[in-house]
Amino acid sequence: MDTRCGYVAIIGRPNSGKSTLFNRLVGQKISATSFKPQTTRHRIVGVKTDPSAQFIFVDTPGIHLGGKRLLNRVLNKNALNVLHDVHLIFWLIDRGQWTDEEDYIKRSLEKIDCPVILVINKIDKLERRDDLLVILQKLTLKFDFAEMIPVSAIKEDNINDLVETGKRYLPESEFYYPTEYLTDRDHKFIAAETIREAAFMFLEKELPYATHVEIEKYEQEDARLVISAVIWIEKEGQKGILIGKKGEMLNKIGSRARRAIQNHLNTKVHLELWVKLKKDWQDNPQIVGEYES
Ligand SMILES: Nc1nc2c(ncn2[C@@H]2O[C@H](COP(=O)(O)OP(=O)(O)O)[C@@H](O)[C@H]2O)c(=O)[nH]1
Ligand SMILES: [Mg+2]
Repeated sequence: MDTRCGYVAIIGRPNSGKSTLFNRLVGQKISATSFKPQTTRHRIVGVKTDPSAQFIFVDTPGIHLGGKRLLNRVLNKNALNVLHDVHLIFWLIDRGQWTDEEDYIKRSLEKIDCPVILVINKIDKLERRDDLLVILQKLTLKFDFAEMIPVSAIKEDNINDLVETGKRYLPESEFYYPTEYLTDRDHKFIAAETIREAAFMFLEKELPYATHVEIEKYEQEDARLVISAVIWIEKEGQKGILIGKKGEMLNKIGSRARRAIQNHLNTKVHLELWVKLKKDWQDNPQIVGEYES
């Protein structure tokens, strides 16, 4: 057999750049990214196929300490569970920033028999290239990494090296998916994530985390796609902020999301957003259950 195929988990602390790297590797924007930690809530699969290998990447919510709410606990559990089902792990770190959360991840990995490639991300932010040497020396002592590869997910620096190196760790196997297959997530899911991403972009403090997007209507009507979505919030007081003065905030979120969905699907989109209250949904097992995997 001359092809390789396997599952690769992308893990790391919130905000280390997992979803950015995931989208980059798959070559399409599937997973929501933002400059706020913990944007990712689902386990998302994205497939990259080249003539000799098929990678099935799994983007995960960030692994983090603390977080007492049910949603946080479920996200953490999801991210850790996936480690048992993969052939290779890409562990992202933000340059040399080794914190308590990295120690926590390290302890979780010690119980797992799977090669780990440390992906040192955001190297575009290093002031001097020499700093990289110091970082590599420091990190190599931390864990028995199969490899350590510096990249910039955003600038697409050294991604090819990561792919070629990663390939060597995949088992020899037939491809699991057809070569053109990209993701297990449908357009409706991506639309909901795009709306949530826009909300993350404009809302502040705890409010983005209080949002949960539900698509109520997703229908092609003549030449345009009509989407109607509810943004759930947790507290009455959050409604006003999300809607904004004269609806300004909701409009801003809506037009950004509409443009992004339009670009993604290459079709005209009409987007309606509604804001509704579901008290303390982050502790509501029924809703959090949707994120369970
Ligand atoms: N400068 C720089 N920023 C990055 C890079 N990769 C990701 N980011 C930024 O880091 C933030 C978190 O990224 P995201 O992919 O959502 O992180 P996640 O929480 O680990 O999924 C976003 O603002 C990204 O634009 C990188 O290579 N360089
Ligand atoms: Mg993410």
